[in-house]
Amino acid sequence: MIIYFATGNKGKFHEVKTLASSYGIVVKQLDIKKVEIQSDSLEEISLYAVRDIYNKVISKGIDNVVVEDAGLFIEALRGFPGPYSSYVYKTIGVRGVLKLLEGVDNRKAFFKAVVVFKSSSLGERIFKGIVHGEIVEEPRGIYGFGFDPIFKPYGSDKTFAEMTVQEKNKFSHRSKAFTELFKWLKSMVSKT
Ligand code: ITT
Repeated sequence: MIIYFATGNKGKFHEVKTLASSYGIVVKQLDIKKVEIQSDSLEEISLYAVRDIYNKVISKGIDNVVVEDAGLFIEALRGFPGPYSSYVYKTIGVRGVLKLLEGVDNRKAFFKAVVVFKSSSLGERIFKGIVHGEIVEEPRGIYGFGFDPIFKPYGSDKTFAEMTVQEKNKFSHRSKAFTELFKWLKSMVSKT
Protein backbone atom coordinates (compact mmCIF):
# COMPACT_ATOMS: atom_id res chain seq x y z
CA MET A 1 0.00 0.00 0.00
CA ILE A 2 1.27 3.49 -0.88
CA ILE A 3 0.26 6.63 0.97
CA TYR A 4 1.17 10.19 0.07
CA PHE A 5 2.37 12.44 2.91
CA ALA A 6 2.19 16.15 2.09
CA THR A 7 4.97 17.79 4.08
CA GLY A 8 7.91 20.06 3.43
CA ASN A 9 9.60 18.84 6.62
CA LYS A 10 12.22 16.18 5.80
CA GLY A 11 12.61 15.25 9.47
CA LYS A 12 8.91 14.44 9.81
CA PHE A 13 8.95 12.49 6.58
CA HIS A 14 11.93 10.38 7.63
CA GLU A 15 10.30 9.49 10.97
CA VAL A 16 7.03 8.49 9.31
CA LYS A 17 8.69 6.52 6.53
CA THR A 18 10.74 4.55 9.08
CA LEU A 19 7.64 3.76 11.15
CA ALA A 20 5.56 2.81 8.09
CA SER A 21 8.08 0.22 6.94
CA SER A 22 7.27 -1.97 9.96
CA TYR A 23 3.62 -2.02 8.78
CA GLY A 24 4.52 -2.85 5.19
CA ILE A 25 3.28 0.58 4.09
CA VAL A 26 5.22 2.74 1.63
CA VAL A 27 5.10 6.49 2.27
CA LYS A 28 5.86 8.93 -0.52
CA GLN A 29 6.51 12.61 0.09
CA LEU A 30 4.38 15.21 -1.66
CA ASP A 31 6.43 18.37 -1.34
CA ILE A 32 3.45 20.68 -1.79
CA LYS A 33 3.07 23.83 0.29
CA LYS A 34 0.42 23.16 2.92
CA VAL A 35 -2.14 25.96 3.25
CA GLU A 36 -2.07 26.84 6.94
CA ILE A 37 -5.14 28.74 8.08
CA GLN A 38 -4.81 30.70 11.29
CA SER A 39 -6.55 28.83 14.05
CA ASP A 40 -6.03 27.74 17.65
CA SER A 41 -7.00 24.21 16.62
CA LEU A 42 -4.52 21.80 15.02
CA GLU A 43 -7.54 19.73 13.90
CA GLU A 44 -9.04 22.66 11.95
CA ILE A 45 -5.66 23.53 10.39
CA SER A 46 -4.97 19.99 9.19
CA LEU A 47 -8.51 19.32 7.95
CA TYR A 48 -8.43 22.45 5.82
CA ALA A 49 -4.96 21.55 4.50
CA VAL A 50 -5.80 17.95 3.59
CA ARG A 51 -8.93 18.98 1.64
CA ASP A 52 -7.02 21.64 -0.26
CA ILE A 53 -4.16 19.29 -1.21
CA TYR A 54 -6.49 16.42 -2.05
CA ASN A 55 -8.32 18.65 -4.54
CA LYS A 56 -4.99 19.57 -6.12
CA VAL A 57 -3.57 16.05 -6.51
CA ILE A 58 -6.67 14.05 -7.43
CA SER A 59 -6.38 15.21 -11.06
CA LYS A 60 -2.81 13.80 -11.11
CA GLY A 61 -4.05 10.31 -10.36
CA ILE A 62 -3.12 10.38 -6.66
CA ASP A 63 -6.12 9.23 -4.65
CA ASN A 64 -4.99 9.52 -1.06
CA VAL A 65 -3.30 12.24 0.98
CA VAL A 66 -2.16 12.55 4.57
CA VAL A 67 -1.12 15.75 6.34
CA GLU A 68 0.07 16.34 9.86
CA ASP A 69 0.02 19.47 11.96
CA ALA A 70 1.98 19.46 15.18
CA GLY A 71 2.92 21.79 17.98
CA LEU A 72 4.74 22.16 21.27
CA PHE A 73 2.52 23.23 24.19
CA ILE A 74 4.37 24.64 27.21
CA GLU A 75 2.37 24.70 30.43
CA ALA A 76 4.06 27.72 32.04
CA LEU A 77 3.40 29.70 28.83
CA ARG A 78 -0.28 28.63 28.82
CA GLY A 79 0.18 26.37 25.82
CA PHE A 80 2.38 28.71 23.75
CA PRO A 81 3.66 28.21 21.03
CA GLY A 82 1.07 25.45 20.29
CA PRO A 83 -0.39 25.87 16.78
CA TYR A 84 2.13 28.66 16.14
CA SER A 85 5.17 26.41 16.72
CA SER A 86 6.42 26.54 13.15
CA TYR A 87 6.39 30.36 13.12
CA VAL A 88 7.93 30.62 16.59
CA TYR A 89 10.66 28.18 15.63
CA LYS A 90 11.50 30.25 12.54
CA THR A 91 11.49 33.54 14.46
CA ILE A 92 12.74 33.28 18.07
CA GLY A 93 13.83 29.62 17.78
CA VAL A 94 14.95 27.23 20.49
CA ARG A 95 17.01 29.92 22.26
CA GLY A 96 14.06 32.31 22.31
CA VAL A 97 11.82 29.72 23.93
CA LEU A 98 14.48 28.96 26.56
CA LYS A 99 14.71 32.68 27.27
CA LEU A 100 10.97 32.86 27.90
CA LEU A 101 11.43 30.07 30.47
CA GLU A 102 14.40 31.61 32.29
CA GLY A 103 13.86 31.27 36.05
CA VAL A 104 10.67 29.25 35.50
CA ASP A 105 10.53 26.06 37.59
CA ASN A 106 7.55 24.49 35.83
CA ARG A 107 9.13 22.94 32.72
CA LYS A 108 6.16 20.71 31.79
CA ALA A 109 5.29 20.57 28.10
CA PHE A 110 3.76 18.28 25.54
CA PHE A 111 3.92 17.76 21.81
CA LYS A 112 0.69 17.07 19.97
CA ALA A 113 0.28 15.80 16.42
CA VAL A 114 -2.92 15.74 14.43
CA VAL A 115 -2.84 13.54 11.36
CA VAL A 116 -5.59 13.67 8.76
CA PHE A 117 -5.98 11.06 6.03
CA LYS A 118 -8.27 11.47 3.03
CA SER A 119 -9.01 9.14 0.15
CA SER A 120 -11.87 8.52 -2.25
CA SER A 121 -12.66 5.06 -0.90
CA LEU A 122 -12.01 5.61 2.82
CA GLY A 123 -13.09 9.24 3.28
CA GLU A 124 -11.55 11.50 5.93
CA ARG A 125 -10.17 10.30 9.22
CA ILE A 126 -8.32 12.10 12.05
CA PHE A 127 -5.71 10.55 14.36
CA LYS A 128 -4.02 12.25 17.32
CA GLY A 129 -0.91 11.64 19.36
CA ILE A 130 0.48 13.36 22.45
CA VAL A 131 3.78 12.95 24.30
CA HIS A 132 4.30 14.56 27.70
CA GLY A 133 7.68 15.66 28.99
CA GLU A 134 9.71 18.68 29.96
CA ILE A 135 11.78 21.50 28.53
CA VAL A 136 15.42 21.08 29.52
CA GLU A 137 17.64 24.01 30.59
CA GLU A 138 20.09 23.83 27.67
CA PRO A 139 19.77 22.38 24.12
CA ARG A 140 21.16 18.83 23.85
CA GLY A 141 21.72 16.55 20.86
CA ILE A 142 22.24 16.81 17.14
CA TYR A 143 19.47 14.69 15.62
CA GLY A 144 15.92 15.51 14.61
CA PHE A 145 14.55 18.97 13.94
CA GLY A 146 12.68 21.90 15.45
CA PHE A 147 12.41 21.84 19.23
CA ASP A 148 13.93 18.36 19.57
CA PRO A 149 17.09 19.61 21.40
CA ILE A 150 15.04 21.05 24.29
CA PHE A 151 12.28 18.44 24.74
CA LYS A 152 12.81 15.39 26.95
CA PRO A 153 9.90 12.95 27.10
CA TYR A 154 9.01 11.37 30.42
CA GLY A 155 10.54 7.91 30.68
CA SER A 156 13.82 8.90 29.03
CA ASP A 157 17.01 10.71 30.07
CA LYS A 158 17.57 11.84 26.50
CA THR A 159 16.12 14.78 24.59
CA PHE A 160 14.54 13.93 21.23
CA ALA A 161 17.67 15.33 19.56
CA GLU A 162 19.81 12.78 21.40
CA MET A 163 17.72 9.90 20.03
CA THR A 164 17.91 8.01 16.77
CA VAL A 165 14.74 8.06 14.67
CA GLN A 166 13.86 4.57 15.95
CA GLU A 167 14.23 5.71 19.56
CA LYS A 168 12.19 8.88 19.00
CA ASN A 169 9.49 6.77 17.37
CA LYS A 170 9.07 4.85 20.64
CA PHE A 171 7.91 8.04 22.35
CA SER A 172 6.77 10.66 19.89
CA HIS A 173 3.41 12.29 19.33
CA ARG A 174 3.89 11.71 15.60
CA SER A 175 4.55 7.97 15.91
CA LYS A 176 1.49 7.57 18.16
CA ALA A 177 -0.81 9.29 15.67
CA PHE A 178 0.67 7.54 12.62
CA THR A 179 0.63 4.14 14.34
CA GLU A 180 -3.13 4.55 14.73
CA LEU A 181 -3.43 5.51 11.07
CA PHE A 182 -1.36 2.52 9.90
CA LYS A 183 -3.31 0.06 12.07
CA TRP A 184 -6.58 1.46 10.77
CA LEU A 185 -5.40 1.29 7.13
CA LYS A 186 -4.36 -2.34 7.60
CA SER A 187 -7.72 -3.20 9.13
CA MET A 188 -9.58 -1.50 6.27
CA VAL A 189 -7.51 -3.28 3.61
CA SER A 190 -8.08 -6.67 5.24
CA LYS A 191 -11.87 -6.07 4.96
CA THR A 192 -11.70 -5.58 1.17
P1 ITT B 1 4.76 20.70 7.27
O1 ITT B 1 5.26 20.97 5.91
O2 ITT B 1 4.42 19.25 7.51
O3 ITT B 1 3.66 21.62 7.72
P2 ITT B 1 6.20 22.03 9.43
O4 ITT B 1 7.60 21.91 9.95
O5 ITT B 1 5.74 23.39 9.02
O6 ITT B 1 6.05 20.98 8.24
P3 ITT B 1 4.06 21.98 11.36
O7 ITT B 1 3.26 22.99 10.62
O8 ITT B 1 3.35 20.79 11.88
O9 ITT B 1 5.26 21.40 10.50
O10 ITT B 1 4.84 22.80 12.45
C1 ITT B 1 5.16 22.25 13.62
C2 ITT B 1 6.42 22.89 14.17
O11 ITT B 1 6.46 22.43 15.54
C3 ITT B 1 7.67 22.38 13.50
O12 ITT B 1 8.16 23.26 12.53
C4 ITT B 1 8.64 22.25 14.67
O13 ITT B 1 9.27 23.49 14.93
C5 ITT B 1 7.71 21.91 15.84
N1 ITT B 1 7.61 20.45 15.97
C6 ITT B 1 6.57 19.63 15.66
N2 ITT B 1 6.87 18.34 15.86
C7 ITT B 1 8.13 18.34 16.33
C8 ITT B 1 9.03 17.33 16.70
O14 ITT B 1 8.72 16.04 16.60
N3 ITT B 1 10.24 17.69 17.12
C9 ITT B 1 10.59 18.98 17.20
N4 ITT B 1 9.83 19.99 16.85
C10 ITT B 1 8.61 19.69 16.41
